[in-house]
Amino acid sequence: MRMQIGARLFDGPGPFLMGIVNATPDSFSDGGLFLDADAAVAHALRLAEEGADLVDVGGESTRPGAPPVPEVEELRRVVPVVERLRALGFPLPISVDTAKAEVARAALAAGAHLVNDTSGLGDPDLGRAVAAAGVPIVLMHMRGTPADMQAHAEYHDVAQEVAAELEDVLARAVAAGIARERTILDPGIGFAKTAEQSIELLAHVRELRRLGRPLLVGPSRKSFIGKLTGAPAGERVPGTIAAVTACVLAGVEMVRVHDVAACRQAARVAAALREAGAARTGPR
Ligand code: HH2
Repeated sequence: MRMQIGARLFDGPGPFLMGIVNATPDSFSDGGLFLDADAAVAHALRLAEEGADLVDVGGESTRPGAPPVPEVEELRRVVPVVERLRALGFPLPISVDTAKAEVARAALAAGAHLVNDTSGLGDPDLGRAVAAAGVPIVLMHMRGTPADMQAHAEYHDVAQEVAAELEDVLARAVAAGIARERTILDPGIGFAKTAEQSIELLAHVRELRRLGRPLLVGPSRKSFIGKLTGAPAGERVPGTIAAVTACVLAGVEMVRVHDVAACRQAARVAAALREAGAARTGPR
């Protein structure tokens, strides 16, 4: 990938690590830990030290069945974190994880550099806000809303259908005035997908490369790992590492993770294996 995000040029195959800062009371694996702005800021600084390439600040849980958060509450959770990080001279680009145009506008005005939209432009005004700001956007695949998305988890070929639906989202983003070159696509692991469909999608994530855009994948601590292993959300680092490794070997440029230090090490080894594999050409 080659994309300017804030002061940083993201250049090359990566993998780049997006560290997660959930300023929420109810996120599925770390809800309530970083709701307070000071705690969220301290966590972002820790993720930077652990080797994150950028951080993603969110104020609304998107776990299955999560109720929507009113805009004023989401603003209250997110904007002070972005403001404080910028005031501190935080060294990494800051992403804002929101599906709401007004939250995106306020976070960008406070100094965020990227919008991470889990709704795939569910709010058409979000497209206009991002186009006007000229910042990059992550367009993630989902059907419905977090409250009802699991009722839409029906696919014949999950990778092909997600690719086709992401193509539509990308076309809508471009129609809203967002430059194609400023988009990153995400298959939305666990969003309107059963555990089995998430595994199938991860196994075939390479097929999304035909869309011609950098890919971001967020397998971190998700319930497909719990379904496979029985591990609770706080104990899914080993499973996360396996999924991150698979993503890197498939050529995914960016992964969104909670456990940055562990995933940094895994991603580095996986990238070295990928490069060593690619270096051997011709038959043996
Ligand atoms: N997953 C979550 C939230 N935002 N954004 C992108 N682009 N891709 C993802 O897979 C993704 C995302 C869910 O994880 P988390 O933020 O830890 O949980 P919660 O939504 O409960 O806050």
